[in-house]
Amino acid sequence: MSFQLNGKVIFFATGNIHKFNEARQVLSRHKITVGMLKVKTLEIQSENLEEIAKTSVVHAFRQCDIPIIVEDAGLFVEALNGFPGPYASYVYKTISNEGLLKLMEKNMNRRAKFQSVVAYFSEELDTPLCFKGEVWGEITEKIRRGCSGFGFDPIFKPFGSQKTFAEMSITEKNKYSHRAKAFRKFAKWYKSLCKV
Ligand code: ITT
Repeated sequence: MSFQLNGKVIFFATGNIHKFNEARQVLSRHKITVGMLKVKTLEIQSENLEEIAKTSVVHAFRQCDIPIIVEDAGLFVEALNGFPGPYASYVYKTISNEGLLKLMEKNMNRRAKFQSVVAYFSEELDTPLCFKGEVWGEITEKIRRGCSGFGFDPIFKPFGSQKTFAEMSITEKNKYSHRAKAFRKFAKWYKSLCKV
């Protein structure tokens, strides 16, 4: 699978099909066709999403030598001083949504945000370029699974919606999400570069 724009080919290096599908929908609205590349990306330990994404994209680029995107996301819960932040993947694998809700028990402040950093790198660049997006919302009292989503989607309700991300279709989630915002910024920049 590949994405072609004026003869250029780019890939999204990710092992997460949900992230890929969300990105694909945003990019397709900008007439960009994206391909999923399953290379092993290096995820350094850092509190800075941008630093993680930049390191990952350079590492991925070195493996395949083609223009490439990676995206790194985190969930920051205000009452938990920003936990799990960039460690969202590990926290999801270990305590999951149930564990996070337990940590939030009796907590009145449910505010939280998702952040996303899309990093792009190609041979023309000296350093990777980053595009950021974020969405504020609240951690629900209970798990609310719909028929969509992944990760913390069943416990995150963006402000302005009655539904959790898991209760939304990809199209609905993309109206609010951190990832859609970051990919929209990337798409605008990339299209201006390619003069499409
Ligand atoms: P990569 O292969 O692209 O790294 P990943 O699943 O490890 O995929 P991230 O590091 O970007 O993705 O995200 C870390 C975790 O944060 C992810 O596994 C989810 O548990 C959670 N997460 C990120 N974005 C999310 C979203 O839009 N909705 C729900 N949970 C999300």
